[in-house]
Amino acid sequence: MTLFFIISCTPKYQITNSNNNEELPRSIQFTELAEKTPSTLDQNNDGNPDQWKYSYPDSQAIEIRAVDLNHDGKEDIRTYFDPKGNITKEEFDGDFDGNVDIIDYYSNNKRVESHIDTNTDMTFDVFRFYNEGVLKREEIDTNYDNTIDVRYNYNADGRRIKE
Ligand SMILES: [Ca+2]
Ligand SMILES: [Ca+2]
Ligand SMILES: [Ca+2]
Ligand SMILES: [Ca+2]
Repeated sequence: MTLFFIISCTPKYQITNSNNNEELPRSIQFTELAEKTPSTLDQNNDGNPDQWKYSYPDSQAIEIRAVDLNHDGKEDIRTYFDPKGNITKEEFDGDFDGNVDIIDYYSNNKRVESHIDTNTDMTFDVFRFYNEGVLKREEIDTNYDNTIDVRYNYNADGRRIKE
C-alpha cells in the first residue's frame, strides 16, 4: 500500500533530455482561454475584473481560477482544480508580459514538479522535482540551447549535490 502510494505520487514524466534530439517543453500564453466566458470579480473596485473563474471540462481540471496581480487587466496566475477541488496545476506570469514563466504541477495537493522559464524565451530551462513537497532534484539548461547541462540532487538537509 505504501509502495503504491509512492509510485502514484511520482511526477508524470522526468526531463531526460541529455542528447540533442529532444526539445525542452515550451511555455504558453495566457490568452488561450480568451474565448471562454468566465465569471469575474473586481476586488480593488477599479471597474476592471481582477479575478476570473472558468469552468473547464477536462480530465485534468474542471475549474480554473485566475488572478490579476498588477491590475493591468490581464491574468497573471491561473490555478487548475480537479473535480474533488484539489489543485492540479498552477501557471504564473512573473514579468506580466502575458507568457507563462512558471508552471507548478501538483499531486494530492502537494507540488511534485516545476517548470521555469528564467530568460522568458518561451522555453522552460529549469525543472524541479519534489517529494512530499520537498525539493529533491533539479535539472537546468544553463545556456538556453535546449539541452540540460547540470543536474542536482538535494539531500535531506536541502543541500545541493551536483551529479
Ligand atoms: Ca496582470
Ligand atoms: Ca512572462
Ligand atoms: Ca527559457
Ligand atoms: Ca544547455
